Amino acid sequence: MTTSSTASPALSFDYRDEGLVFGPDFVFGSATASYQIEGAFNADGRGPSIWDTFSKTPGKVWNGDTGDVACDHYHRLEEDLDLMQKLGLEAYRFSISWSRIQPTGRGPVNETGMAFYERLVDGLIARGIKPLATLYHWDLPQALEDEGGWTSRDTAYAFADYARLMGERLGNRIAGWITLNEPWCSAYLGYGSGAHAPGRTNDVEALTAVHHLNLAHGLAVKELRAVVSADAEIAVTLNLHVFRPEGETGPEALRRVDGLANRLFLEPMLNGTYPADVLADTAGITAWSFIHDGDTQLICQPLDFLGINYYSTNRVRIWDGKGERTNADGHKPAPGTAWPGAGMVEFLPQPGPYTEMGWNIDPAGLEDLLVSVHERWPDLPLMVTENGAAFADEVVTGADGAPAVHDVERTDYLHRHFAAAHRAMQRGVDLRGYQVWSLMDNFEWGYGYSKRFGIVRVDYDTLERTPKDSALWYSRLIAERVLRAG
Ligand code: GCO
Repeated sequence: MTTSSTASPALSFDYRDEGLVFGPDFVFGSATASYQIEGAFNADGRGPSIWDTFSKTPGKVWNGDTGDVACDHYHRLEEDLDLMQKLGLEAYRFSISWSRIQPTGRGPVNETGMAFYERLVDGLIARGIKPLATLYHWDLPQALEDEGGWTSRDTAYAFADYARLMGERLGNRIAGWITLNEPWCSAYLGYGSGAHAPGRTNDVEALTAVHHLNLAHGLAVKELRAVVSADAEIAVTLNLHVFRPEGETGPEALRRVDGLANRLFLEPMLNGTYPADVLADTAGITAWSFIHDGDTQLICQPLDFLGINYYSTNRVRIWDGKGERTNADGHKPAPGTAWPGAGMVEFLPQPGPYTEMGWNIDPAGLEDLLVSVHERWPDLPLMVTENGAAFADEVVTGADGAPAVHDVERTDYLHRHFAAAHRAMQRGVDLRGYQVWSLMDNFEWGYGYSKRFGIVRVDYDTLERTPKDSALWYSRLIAERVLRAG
């Protein structure tokens, strides 16, 4: 969102306060996604997804890593559920692999695939953990991609059918439904820059995908509302970007990238309109004729909360044409652009410290973001559906002779971001909960297994799970509901 570095009262503050208390209704949990943890890529009738294809295409993923085995969560479900219970999680945000349910993205339910999610959800409920289910975390059935993927309007309708199927089967057991995870990534990294599956690099396709993802969201909310129990909440998760404008041209740069990254999703979903300035900025790329009459009304469905994923911030200005242009937007270098029509915007390196992803650590960005969304949509409850950090963890032998990971940086990162969230609540934000990314180390998309985001360590040779110190810290936070240092 649009916050300026100088205006932020938060920046003078380092977010290490202790003793902050979280109320009894605040939901502490952790998040994962299907392709990143499940493995069992061809078990029990699962069809291939675009990430199976992409990860097996040479040169796309670091080290040739794939999600074939990942954390083998599919086969270690009970152990992982027990671990969540041991940590005291109050919620678990997972995603459903569409091609386990419908191997080609259409047609009847693959019952063995469905049974896995029923076991997962029943196992969570039995342990007193709220299931938060994301319907789409980037793993589109390959068969749908072969028909055009998100550039095809039909994909939005196929998604709505899948949402209805899931609602019919799990609708009385899921506490919160999240239609899409970060459609920004699906559209711009999948079809624009090519850093993510399906790896296409076409500006028109990227903008077409934005609209069809928005439409898919709206249609899915409608289908879910028709079949799920009245107390289930329905939401979407966006990775809203926090841009800090730099210098005289900063505000114009900010307007352009805020339009593409944030307003192209927020405004149709929450206001039922597309931002006119963004349509004008991109008129040279597309006339947006894929927006049909009535679409924006379909996209704008009442939501029970908005999920926000937050990691770091960006600093932008219009490139002055001199010197070397930097493109430090935090995303993996890729053949195309994730910023169609905004090629004049320069992403400047951010001051550190940084995580292992090279992302700057800026808890003020989270506070600013939550407050700015709240100011624009004051009645909309919010939830942090992802926040966390990758660091190069070291495994040592703990006092009891067992392996241990003293990940002080991750604990410190989480501490400061929980403090930022708390400050946002003090400023009036209706923040319902916080899902730490991620429960366990996993397949970090284009970076394969080289980046570890887990609060639980996964040894990829033995698949053994070891709670890191950050998990123990989080466990204590959940139990005491009071923020303390590590
Ligand atoms: C996301 C991603 C996660 C990533 C995490 C770290 O929703 O942003 O979905 O899958 O692993 O963000 O990059």
